[in-house]
Amino acid sequence: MVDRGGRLYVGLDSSTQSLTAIAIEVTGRDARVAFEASLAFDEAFPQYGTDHGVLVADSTHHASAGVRRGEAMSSPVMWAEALDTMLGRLAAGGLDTSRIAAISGSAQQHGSVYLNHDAERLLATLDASRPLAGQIAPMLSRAASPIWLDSSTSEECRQISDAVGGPAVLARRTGSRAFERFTGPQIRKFAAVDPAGYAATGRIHLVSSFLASLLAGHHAPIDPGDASGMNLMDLKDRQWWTTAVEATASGLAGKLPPIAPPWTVVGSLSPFWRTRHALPSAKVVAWSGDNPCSLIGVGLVREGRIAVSLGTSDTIFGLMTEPRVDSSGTGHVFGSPTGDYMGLTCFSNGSLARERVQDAYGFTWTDFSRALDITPAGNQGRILIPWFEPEITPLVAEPRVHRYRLSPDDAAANIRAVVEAQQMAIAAHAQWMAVNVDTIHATGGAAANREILQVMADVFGAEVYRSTVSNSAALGAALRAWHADLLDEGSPLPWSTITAIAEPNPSTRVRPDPGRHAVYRELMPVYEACEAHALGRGPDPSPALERFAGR
Ligand code: XUL
Repeated sequence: MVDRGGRLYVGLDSSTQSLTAIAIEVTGRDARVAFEASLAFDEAFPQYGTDHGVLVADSTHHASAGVRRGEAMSSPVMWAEALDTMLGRLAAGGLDTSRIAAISGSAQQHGSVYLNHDAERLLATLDASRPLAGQIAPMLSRAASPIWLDSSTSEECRQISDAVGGPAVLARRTGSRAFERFTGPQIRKFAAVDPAGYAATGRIHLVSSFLASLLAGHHAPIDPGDASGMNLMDLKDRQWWTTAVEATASGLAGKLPPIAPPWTVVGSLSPFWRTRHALPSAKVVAWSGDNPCSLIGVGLVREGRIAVSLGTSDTIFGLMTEPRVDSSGTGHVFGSPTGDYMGLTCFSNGSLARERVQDAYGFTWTDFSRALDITPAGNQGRILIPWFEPEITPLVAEPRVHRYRLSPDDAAANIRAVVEAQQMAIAAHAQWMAVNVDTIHATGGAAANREILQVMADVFGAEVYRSTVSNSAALGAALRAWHADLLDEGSPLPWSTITAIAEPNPSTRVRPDPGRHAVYRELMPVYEACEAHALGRGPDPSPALERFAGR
């Protein structure tokens, strides 16, 4: 067998606020992180005037970018400059870069980059003696790129849904109903608002395929993981769905890149990178979205394992072998880098809700944990619905907190109530994935709190591990590069071997308690009835909560 010792694989993650790079060194079947660096856009490239990576509406600075209220844009030139700077750093980072075998990437999903008809020629003839940033503007037919924080396309969402036969049809075919941030509605708006700009557009890339194109020196394809964030791809056959493409904008079919499997080697690093940073002719593997890449980066390569990320927002995601979709219209199905699917549901009231309740009682995190310790599972039938901010799952436009049999004066019960409500909501709204969850990888800031993880384990009846991977999307991209390189050589390794580096430490395991899990199984339908009541869709379930009192 060929000795694979010492090969390097690079994963880049172009997120909303930063560009991160990870290089892993692979010896046999073992991988270790050999390089890790991040560039925060606002700090590293202040000349673009971004705020947390975004060109903001109503700022005089951005009048020139034409950003209006509800719109969120960023700069493809800035992303390119970050790529150039980062690969320069990687080259100067003490690694033997001649051992880089393949490079792949991850990018914020949904954002789009509009290239003109000259782009193909310009991509192939980048001048290595000049920085990349100055060579991007001549390829663009639109200066700024709309990104996932944009909420300005409600009208386009309605029009596209109507044209394809309604939201349920769109969700069934593409994995999601129409969402403002999804690329299809964004393209439709651009075509209507700037027909000349749209006509001058030869190719519409996602952030992921744009950056892959810069590396390869020619137009790269889009992978199914990121294409499924566009409301344009047929989930089952992983090709553009003609009905949606035609409903979105005229002539769009000719402007979309092809869709190719996530492990496609799209080319090799172009002469620009080889001359400019003395990098080798490494394979460039198709980029994907950050959520599909994180699936790999936290090691979710079989059905039954899910991740719950407890951050600013709370998110649950996991691999699905079948493209099941959420009939309630809040969840998403994306392609998985393994060739399967992934389900994802996001809740906006995450850390914010936990902190609101904590602050209301002047509690430290130690007090917070103690409150969970001294209160019983099921909270004696006391429920809090924590919609402190507008919620996306379920859809709640007017924020309001609801309490059932719960006095605001009982600090400990309110702490338990917010944690139980969040975990029951996550479990209830992930039922559409129909995944029999046996293992949960918990990530995000609040995953450091073992008492919260105990509630999670008890609600799901599953073992919870704390995942310590910090840059999961960049790591996932590096692991994808490794997987694709071996596959390309005809000697693939199973995904479980590729992702061994992402296995959580067994010492972080939190086991479910069967008695407490039984309480939550009984309480869950009543919790769902509380949500329905709070949404004005059902009777007050307080009487059903009585039976949990005194337990
Ligand atoms: C997913 C989404 C975000 C972006 C952030 O639908 O909008 O997670 O991918 O980078």
